[in-house]
Amino acid sequence: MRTKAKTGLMLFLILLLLTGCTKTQDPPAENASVVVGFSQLGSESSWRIANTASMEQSAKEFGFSLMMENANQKQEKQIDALRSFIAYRVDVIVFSPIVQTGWDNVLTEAKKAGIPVILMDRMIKSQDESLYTAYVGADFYAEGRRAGEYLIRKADTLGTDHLRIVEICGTTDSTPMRDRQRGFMDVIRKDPRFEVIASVNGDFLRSKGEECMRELLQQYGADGFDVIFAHNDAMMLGALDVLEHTDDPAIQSIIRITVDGEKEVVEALKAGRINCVVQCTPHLGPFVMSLVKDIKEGKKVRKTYHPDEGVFSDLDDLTAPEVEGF
Ligand code: GYE
Repeated sequence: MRTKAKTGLMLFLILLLLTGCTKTQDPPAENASVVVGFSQLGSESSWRIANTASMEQSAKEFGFSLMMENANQKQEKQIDALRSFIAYRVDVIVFSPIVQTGWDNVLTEAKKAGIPVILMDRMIKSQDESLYTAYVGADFYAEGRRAGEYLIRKADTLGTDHLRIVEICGTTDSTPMRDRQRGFMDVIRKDPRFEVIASVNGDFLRSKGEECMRELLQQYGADGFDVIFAHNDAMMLGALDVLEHTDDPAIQSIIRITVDGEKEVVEALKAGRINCVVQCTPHLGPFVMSLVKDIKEGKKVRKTYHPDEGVFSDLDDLTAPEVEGF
């Protein structure tokens, strides 16, 4: 009995010591009562997977309880998730809207319930700016401009006077699709060297990028276009799968521009299989969670947060340490 009691006491002390030791690194206990409802739009790309991981990791670091729903690319599922968060009375809603329109009703319900909403990664189009507290995500228009600016530099370097462009677009009506396209077009539009001959929808998916490239090759032939501008890496990788199995030397000189910067693509850039990668970071979790904290503390927050982003290309030093994928 006595030894049993002793062992019990020892175990208790060890436990106390262990919890005591970790206590100093733990987030404040009161954060555990903060429930963040997070509606992720899907799992369509490596960008999205890394983004989900960033949100989960940061919620853990801040000590918040994360209630996550994945909508598998369906707006109705996202609306259902938002409604369930409202019914549950979460403290803050974070969501990444798959498309820009169609959110007014459900966001008005959140507003009436007094639940602040943070838009993460993608924006909504609404007349009523009070439907969300803040937006954390990339400046997609600037990304599109960076793609266009690279193309101008490349054309200058090559000394070409006519480049035919095919554009593989992301999900129709999504913010990155619309703004990357607008930014790109605004830069190249007035330059007579450039002509966009096709704009096709690849839905941000590798499989669709592959499909699009197959159709483009069928329609125009390997020497029928000079530039591919893909709105994300997944679609560019799908396009490359087809392109690199095409037995026609004309494919060698096709200029390839993509957006995101995942590891596989940065490696492909360094290996000369891609020409330009416009950076778009998926690591938005820390921004979002510190915003949740500020909102809970009643602090006034900014409406828009853009992470710093750049561009990697074959016209720059690819051995620089910052040229790295996620
Ligand atoms: O570029 C793409 C993803 O919204 C920024 O969505 C995001 C985009 C990203 O599927 O890979």
